[in-house]
Amino acid sequence: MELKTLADCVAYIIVYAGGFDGHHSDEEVQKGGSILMGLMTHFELDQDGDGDVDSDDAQIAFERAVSTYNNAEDGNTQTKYFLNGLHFVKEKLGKENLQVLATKLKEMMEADGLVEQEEKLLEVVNEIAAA
Ligand SMILES: [Ca+2]
Repeated sequence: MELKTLADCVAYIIVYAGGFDGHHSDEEVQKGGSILMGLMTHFELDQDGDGDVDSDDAQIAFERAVSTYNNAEDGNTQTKYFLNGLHFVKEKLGKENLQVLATKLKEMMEADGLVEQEEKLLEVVNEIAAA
């Protein structure tokens, strides 16, 4: 578990959601990167403390997210981190922003046209955002 910052948590949510159907397509990876970058720029999430938010900062977040995902004991642990991440984002950014993130996740998942399994995941995100 290496998620340290809000950006790390968002990156993890994107990684988890993108891989939920069992694979990451190139479109999903690309879309996920642009979602993270947009959010980090908007909220000025400078990860390496050099005073600007650029792709280096997103890279740090993605590395921690992927490493956390790959090193998790099992699928339940991966899911637990995902849910914790969602609650953390809601706490820090508010429910409206979590709803915005949910909409963007949906777009990402639709990028490869495989959404059936992922709809359940989106329901969870929306439930947390609406609670
Ligand atoms: Ca920076």
